[in-house]
Amino acid sequence: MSDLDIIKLIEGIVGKKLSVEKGFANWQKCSYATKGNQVTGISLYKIGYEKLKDAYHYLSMLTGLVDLHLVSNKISDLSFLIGFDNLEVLSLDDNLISDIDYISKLQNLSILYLTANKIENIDALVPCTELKVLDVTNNLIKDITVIVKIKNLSELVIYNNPIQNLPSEIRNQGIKAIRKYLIEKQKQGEEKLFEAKIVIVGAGESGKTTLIRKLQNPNHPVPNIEDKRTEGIRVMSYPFHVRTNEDLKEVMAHIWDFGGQELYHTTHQLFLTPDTLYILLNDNRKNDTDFYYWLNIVTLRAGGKCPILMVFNAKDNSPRQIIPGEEIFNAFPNVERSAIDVNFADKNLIGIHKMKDTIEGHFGKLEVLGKPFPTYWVRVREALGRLKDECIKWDEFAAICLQNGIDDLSQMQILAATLHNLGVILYFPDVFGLKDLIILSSQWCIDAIYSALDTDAINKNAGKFNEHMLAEKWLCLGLQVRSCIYYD
Ligand SMILES: Nc1nc2c(ncn2[C@@H]2O[C@H](COP(=O)(O)OP(=O)(O)OP(=O)(O)O)[C@@H](O)[C@H]2O)c(=O)[nH]1
Ligand SMILES: [Mg+2]
Repeated sequence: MSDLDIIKLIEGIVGKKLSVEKGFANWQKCSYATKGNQVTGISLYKIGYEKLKDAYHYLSMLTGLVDLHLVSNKISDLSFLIGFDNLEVLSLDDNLISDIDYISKLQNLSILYLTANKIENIDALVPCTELKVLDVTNNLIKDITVIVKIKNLSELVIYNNPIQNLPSEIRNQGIKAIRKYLIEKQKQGEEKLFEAKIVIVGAGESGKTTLIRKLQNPNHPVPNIEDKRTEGIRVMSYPFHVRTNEDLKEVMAHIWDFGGQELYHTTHQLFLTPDTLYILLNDNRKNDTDFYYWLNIVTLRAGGKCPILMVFNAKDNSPRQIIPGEEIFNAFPNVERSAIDVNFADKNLIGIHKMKDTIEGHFGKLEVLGKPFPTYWVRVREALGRLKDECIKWDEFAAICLQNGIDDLSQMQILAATLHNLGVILYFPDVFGLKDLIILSSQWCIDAIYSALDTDAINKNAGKFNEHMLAEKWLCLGLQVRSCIYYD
């Protein structure tokens, strides 16, 4: 039987004609491609599993087949791949596959698409030494260390997988950086960093600073005229107790208390980082927190993965008037469904303790907490912690990295970005004038930035300032002027 006879039989099963394509079959329709008299590529798109099962037999008779696409067919069992040893391109997107062991036999495979399946483990791909392109977007893969062994892989797409052993900065850097990171981690071993960042946002005087005071001391008196409005941002580090594998562990929370006045909003955006727990506060009396503004800006700047916890402050026992609906949870799936209701002035502290437990619980669940990093990274973090400087030049940071065994520029940059996200340092590689600095005291930097917003001369000048005006303000604050950008 010729290949074209076989195609006719397959068309009989599918119930329609397959289109003929040049070069490769088109994965988005039922189609095939030929070279001479041989069928070299075929795509059976959305034909349903029952028809596909009948077609397998005929597919296996196409001896020149190198290009096979079976997208959206509810396939779970790949045993039909026995005998397809010549395949070079295989797409099995949008099926129900969890076990890919049968793919390990396809040693000529060069391009493999497995998006939108239920795959947890890709170890079976090690024997596919010819594999160059792998797309496993939208699966359940936790560990991709195996890619170190797939030497020829030059393109890897891994969006939307619960990968645990890879910082998000590395994930976006492409296969070279990912492979290097994984190799280094194997070489050095791994250690954990038990610290992360919490950012508290919401309208002015909604109770953000009070919330922090109550976390530190449940007996902190409220209302409290001593609690002044927060200028800019206050950063403090505070130990939390979180549950890890049933043990109670002390971890460090770097808490960022954002001043709620609108004047600060634009600058606040600089400090919205990924891998962070966000707490969004509303005062039930005023209901002036702009939920959509904060949810949008956090998602935009920090990505859609950070948990956001809503806290409703029942000032003077005011009941909650805003009930977040499905439209919020659908648009922002990272918003926790169960919000916290609390009255900070309540003499009975049960509510405060409950709030503290809930916040610690969510903090403890941050993926980045306790995530293993290469040991050398942890050594660098410790070395930075011993420095007394407010900020150091990039070259000094690079020297510390070198002393601790990191000799690769991209690893240094990724480490700096990771420490920035954890709230340990500030590093702005894209901001003119700042890219050569590693800021060790966030508060020092924040005070310098926000002081520009609180200067009479600058306010009178409609927010415009020049180097001279800023330098004057900074000198009053005892800040050393290194460089600043001139606006006019
Ligand atoms: N009566 C009462 N007063 C409260 C409550 N929560 C906070 N306050 C008071 O309200 C005032 C403002 O609270 P803060 O915690 O400073 O508000 P904030 O959100 O940090 O304000 P900004 O820093 O300006 O953004 C303070 O005087 C608090 O003591 C409450 O539940 N009841
Ligand atoms: Mg405050």
